[in-house]
Amino acid sequence: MSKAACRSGFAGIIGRPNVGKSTILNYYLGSKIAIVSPKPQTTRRRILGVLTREDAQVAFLDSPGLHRPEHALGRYMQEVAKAVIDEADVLVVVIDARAGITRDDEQVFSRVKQAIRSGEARHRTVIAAINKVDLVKKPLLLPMMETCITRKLFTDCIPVSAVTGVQMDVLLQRIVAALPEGPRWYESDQPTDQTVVQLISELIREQVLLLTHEEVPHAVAVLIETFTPEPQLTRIEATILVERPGQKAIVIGRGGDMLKRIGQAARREIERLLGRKVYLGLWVKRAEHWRQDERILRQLGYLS
Ligand SMILES: Nc1nc2c(ncn2[C@@H]2O[C@H](COP(=O)(O)OP(=O)(O)OP(=O)(O)O)[C@@H](O)[C@H]2O)c(=O)[nH]1
Ligand SMILES: [Mg+2]
Repeated sequence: MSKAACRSGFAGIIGRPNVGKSTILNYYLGSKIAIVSPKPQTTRRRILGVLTREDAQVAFLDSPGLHRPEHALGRYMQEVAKAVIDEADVLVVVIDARAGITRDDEQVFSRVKQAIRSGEARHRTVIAAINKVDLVKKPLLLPMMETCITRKLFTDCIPVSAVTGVQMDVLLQRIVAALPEGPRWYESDQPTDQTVVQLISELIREQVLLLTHEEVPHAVAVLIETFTPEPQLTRIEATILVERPGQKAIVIGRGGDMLKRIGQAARREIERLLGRKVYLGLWVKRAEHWRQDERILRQLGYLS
């Protein structure tokens, strides 16, 4: 195939928290590149996932959910999302079909419009993906699609389900069609730019998100302390950071029960990732107000 016949570029996935952005990324990549949970603000970084096909290479950029930040970590997350809005060649704005178009979605639309108007955004194509259609009755979709059209922002409005796969092929086709012609920039065996250590830290955080509630998931970060491949297994030691003594008690659980559950579930996921046996040692440590602490945020890789 000639170079000119290949389309390639960045497809930014944006939207308010919890609408299914990371689930869409994982669907297209066919593996867990980004962690997913029912808790808002699961994704904290920009996550690259590269899909290589015969005729195209789509570099998806998953982003943190757009929201009003309350601390330095939140501000970092918003900067990351803003950079994705500006740098993508095509933008996919994800909406949750079950929630309808909310005020927070309207805020997202305004931010994209603003980026385009000010010339900061390099893209011209903005696609609305109304996700989670498996959860709603079809007649409810029509008014949402009409609302999207009246916003005069989207070139397409596509109802999809990243869980069942409904219309995900149509969405991909529109994304590819909107990319400029160009060569493949990434090797096809490099689906993400995350390091193994980053992926492992995320897999541990995912289990905390899935197993704990209320403010605890948001107050947690994971630091990988050691990563040692040995002949029989890989030995990993990690610290789970929390902000307050009460949160530490919850993450450890009665008699260490919760920490054990987090560790067992995360170990299984890490073993799947590495394809070998893993020993996972977990500790819980309190780092007061770490989400406001630039030194710790830098150590965690949230600030550069
Ligand atoms: N039923 C259904 N659930 C979905 C679908 N897509 C995502 N979900 C669920 O919605 C929740 C949030 O999904 P995520 O992919 O983590 O959402 P996100 O937009 O990346 O969220 P943040 O990273 O917090 O901004 C998870 O529980 C997913 O399993 C879908 O198409 N159908
Ligand atoms: Mg996410």
